[in-house]
Amino acid sequence: MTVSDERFMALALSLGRRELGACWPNPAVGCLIVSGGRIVGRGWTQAGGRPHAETVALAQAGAAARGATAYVTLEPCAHHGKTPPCAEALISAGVARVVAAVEDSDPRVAGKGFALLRAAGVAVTTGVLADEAARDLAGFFLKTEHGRPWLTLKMASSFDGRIATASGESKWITGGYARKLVHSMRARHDAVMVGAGTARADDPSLTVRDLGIERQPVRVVVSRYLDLPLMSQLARTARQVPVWLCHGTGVDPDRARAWKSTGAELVSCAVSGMQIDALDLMQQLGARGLTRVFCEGGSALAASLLAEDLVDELVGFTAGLSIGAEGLPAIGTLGLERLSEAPRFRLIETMDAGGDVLHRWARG
Ligand code: AOF
Ligand code: ZN
Repeated sequence: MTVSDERFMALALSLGRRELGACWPNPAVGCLIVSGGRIVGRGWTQAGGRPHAETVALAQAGAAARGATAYVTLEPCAHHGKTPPCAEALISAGVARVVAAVEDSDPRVAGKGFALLRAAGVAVTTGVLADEAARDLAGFFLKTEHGRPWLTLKMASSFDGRIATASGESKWITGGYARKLVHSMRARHDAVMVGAGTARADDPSLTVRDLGIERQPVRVVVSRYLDLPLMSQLARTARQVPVWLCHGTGVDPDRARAWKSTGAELVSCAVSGMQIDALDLMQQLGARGLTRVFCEGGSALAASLLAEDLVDELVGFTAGLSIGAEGLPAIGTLGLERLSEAPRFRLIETMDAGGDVLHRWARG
């Protein structure tokens, strides 16, 4: 591994992030082809997951790929899926060396891509900027290894951790800049998710706006009884941007029919106690291909996800006002007795977000 290997891999990683949020169920991979110190091809997984990054970069490099080095953020695939294997494409283009960040966790690949390359006489270096790549691809790895997507939990609250007054007023606790940042975060996730209480109280559209982005995340609403108003933004727009309604067993069949006729997709989840089982919910979303989910509350859904240790990242926006104990808390009851039982996160970023404070925290 050389310093220039790391520099080129850093570039490949930034290419890979271009369609983060739009590649699911596939990982967002970046690829750079370098010949004689010059970049001759650049590629990233395209929206919808195909073509793969290598295909795009090889097409750009053309004959210049012969004898070149390919930098890829994930092991090139080895399987005949909807497209031929990238490892074979690299071999037949005459690439002399492949530098990869991490091995693919998809069992159809898992080391076989490297083996194909080596067997064809291509020099292979692995593990370059592996930690960075693993962070970018964490959602894909969680889905293939644990069957559930990465979960970011976002909360916009007052200084005293409230998300609304006792009368339900919540617009706006944080300012315009914080809300703009939220839209850019939504765009980097495959889906935006809220609980039924939030959907009823706010009538949200849950789309990405004012950023010039066309492809929208899936909108997931978690509602035990499917008792959501049909006269709502979500129902009106379910044919333009997907709406997935995650409900419990035994819901009113008329409600289910009415929601289906709006174009929404119904996802039946297991119930534990009075609520939808949080782990089953996340696994259902993983089984449908989601790799990154952005949950925006409310307090009951947030609490059930935290209680089941399913939150990978916390994003907080804290505003400089206090609402008081009568306000609605950001997180519902967790039923903890001891501090040692509280899910603990580690600070990774703080930022002034136009007068509010943005703070990001990672699990573990
Ligand atoms: C690559 N380069 O850019 C991506 C890869 O359904 P398919 O045929 O498109 O294959 C999906 C699998 O390919 C996915 O699970 C992962 O293992 C790999 N993704 N591989 O060589 C890429 N996105
Ligand atoms: Zn591939």
